[in-house]
Amino acid sequence: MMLKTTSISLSRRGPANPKYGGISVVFPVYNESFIIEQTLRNYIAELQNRVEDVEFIVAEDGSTDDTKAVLERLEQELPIKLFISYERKGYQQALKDAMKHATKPWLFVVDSDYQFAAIDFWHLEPLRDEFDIILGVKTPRRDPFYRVFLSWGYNVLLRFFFKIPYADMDTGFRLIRRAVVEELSPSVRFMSFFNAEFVIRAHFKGYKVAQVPVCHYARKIGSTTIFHISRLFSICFQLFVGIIRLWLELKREGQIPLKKAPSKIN
Ligand SMILES: Nc1nc2c(ncn2[C@@H]2O[C@H](COP(=O)(O)OP(=O)(O)O)[C@@H](O)[C@H]2O)c(=O)[nH]1
Ligand SMILES: [Mg+2]
Repeated sequence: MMLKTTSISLSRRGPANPKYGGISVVFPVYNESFIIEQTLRNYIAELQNRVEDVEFIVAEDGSTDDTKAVLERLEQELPIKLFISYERKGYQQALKDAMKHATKPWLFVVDSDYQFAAIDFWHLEPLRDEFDIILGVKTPRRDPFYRVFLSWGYNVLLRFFFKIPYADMDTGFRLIRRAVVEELSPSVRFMSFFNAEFVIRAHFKGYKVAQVPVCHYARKIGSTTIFHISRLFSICFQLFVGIIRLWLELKREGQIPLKKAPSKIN
């Protein structure tokens, strides 16, 4: 495992190094009709001419607002590959399905609610030479108090069980080698809302994970759809059970080492 942090000021804004291959930008979308157009336009403007080989994949997932209509209109104009679902498959499954359509060696998976700035991609991109997963750590996080508190508790639990040093495994701004996703995503099944399980599995397989601070902005419109306050209790319970099941599996497979043997005294 390696940990890397950079300063938040940006020294270079593209072009992406072609040596490391093209990038599929993947947007999971659920009920984002008021912001999705701005999000897509900003990422496309930032990346289209600075990444030699890039594609934009939109994974819409059973939205109940106008999102589908907005995306169908944008599809006529913008270079996006649009995948629409009439049922809500859930975040993780929608991502897994979308990634099957990705053709580039790297995936840049970003939330569609524009809480991150497209320009911060350039903090992550240069680390492709050394790392397999590059996480943008929300610095500081601009979310409602209950959401921040919940994530804090969740991360404490993850660090307690798995003894891993990552601060923001569920970030909605991450650059991942596609080969790692293809290898590990079929086994991701215990924490269905988020990405932490993927990062934990990758860590114990020996893949290199970097953390980079990135700006985070308050949601301009709508509210968190994953951690909605009315579903809080059931989500917390499911997450806790997921952590225990993953821990048991990794222990059983010997991926989490048993207690350190006491060092020899001569
Ligand atoms: N495909 C898909 N995307 C979702 C689902 N729920 C949320 N999203 C998207 O996932 C991203 C993060 O969701 P959000 O509710 O903002 O979570 P938060 O920022 O972690 O509180 C946003 O782009 C949402 O549109 C879902 O069920 N399916
Ligand atoms: Mg959000």
